[in-house]
Amino acid sequence: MIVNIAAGISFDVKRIREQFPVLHQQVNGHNLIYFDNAATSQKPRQVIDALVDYYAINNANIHRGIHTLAERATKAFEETREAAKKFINAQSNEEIIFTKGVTEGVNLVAHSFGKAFIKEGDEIIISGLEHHSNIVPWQIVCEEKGALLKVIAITDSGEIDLDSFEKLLSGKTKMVAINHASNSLGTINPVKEIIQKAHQVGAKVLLDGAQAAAHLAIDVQDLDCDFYCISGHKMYGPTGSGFLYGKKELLNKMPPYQAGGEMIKNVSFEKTTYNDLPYKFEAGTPNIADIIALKTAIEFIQEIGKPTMAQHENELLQYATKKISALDKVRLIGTAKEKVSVLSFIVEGIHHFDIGQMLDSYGIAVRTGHHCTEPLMDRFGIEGTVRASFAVYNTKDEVDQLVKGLERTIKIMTK
Ligand code: 7TS
Repeated sequence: MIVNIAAGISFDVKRIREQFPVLHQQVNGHNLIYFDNAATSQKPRQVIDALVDYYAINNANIHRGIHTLAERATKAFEETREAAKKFINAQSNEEIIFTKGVTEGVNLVAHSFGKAFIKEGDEIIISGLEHHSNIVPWQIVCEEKGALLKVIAITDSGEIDLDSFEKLLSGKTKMVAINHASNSLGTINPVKEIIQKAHQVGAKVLLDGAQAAAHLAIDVQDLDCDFYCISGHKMYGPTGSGFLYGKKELLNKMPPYQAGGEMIKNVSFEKTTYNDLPYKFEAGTPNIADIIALKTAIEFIQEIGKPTMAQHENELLQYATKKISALDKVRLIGTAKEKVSVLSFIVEGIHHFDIGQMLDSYGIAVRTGHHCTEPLMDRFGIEGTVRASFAVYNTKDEVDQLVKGLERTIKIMTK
């Protein structure tokens, strides 16, 4: 039993698990244990119901019809924007741009900020911890503009080397783009310090919040970041939903990312004028159902409370770290002091794919491979890891099953 003291309510994991239909099934003859939450989290019944209700009752395109269904759909869609604004404490709804997720958010900023503000000889800084989706868009901008991409070094424990960062910073730095938490290692980055230092040289900062949104408190005004990207599907919401926060003054100075319906005010063959924020960046019919259901996911998180969730997940992380690091031939990758609930490891003499396959045969879902962070794997001289990542519905008993599964796998495969 965990008590959410702040909210004055209590909950237990069993009751939370009851809200997730997918968890109640057998996989390969075993109860499913889902430890691939960093890739995507499962969805509670109320999020699935919100999707079904939209299609069954309210389906209409938004912002264009005056009929009842269009008004209902538009209202629900805009209510998510309000919920998203509050979720990250943005100043206004105009600063919330709906996207498919972090990938689209980073690409939008790289493209539009790049077009407006990056020129030849400028520098963009990322870190060695980044997901490919926070590397490649910047490489493209650098190639197009003749700018230079610089990379912050990572320490042996998988943390950002702040000395290395400070050495890279200069008046040429226009953008610092880093993740709030690492998907491969779980490292929580000292983003506030990074933002302050970047701002001192006049650079803007984009945070990739893919792995932070479901675990860490996010207050964009307190952080003072310039952009913040979120994927809904990693925080109990639908795939195809997400949002980008951007400071209004910057978004106003950036050109549209995509062109089409919704993002315009007036179109003629001679001249087109663009819509106001946030619509300027929302061309075409969005993922209406997914974004409406994202509000339900936000409410799910808020009802339990992020600190309570984080406390539970952190207990699982500590427990799993202790048990798994004690196993024969196991080496943990990523031992930062501050971590979200991601545990990456390799086992000497056994390929990570083989471990993943064996665990799957026991009904345990983990991710294996480079986790879309190939440069980070190179940094540690490995091809990939086995990664277990925990969510609010996971239990200590499930961790015990993982440990047992690993013991069996190591025994069989190193015979
Ligand atoms: N940034 C980080 C830190 C991520 O973890 C991911 C997805 C992305 C960006 C891209 O997010 P998307 O929603 O646009 O795809 N990470 C993973 C992962 O670790 N395993 O599968 C997807």
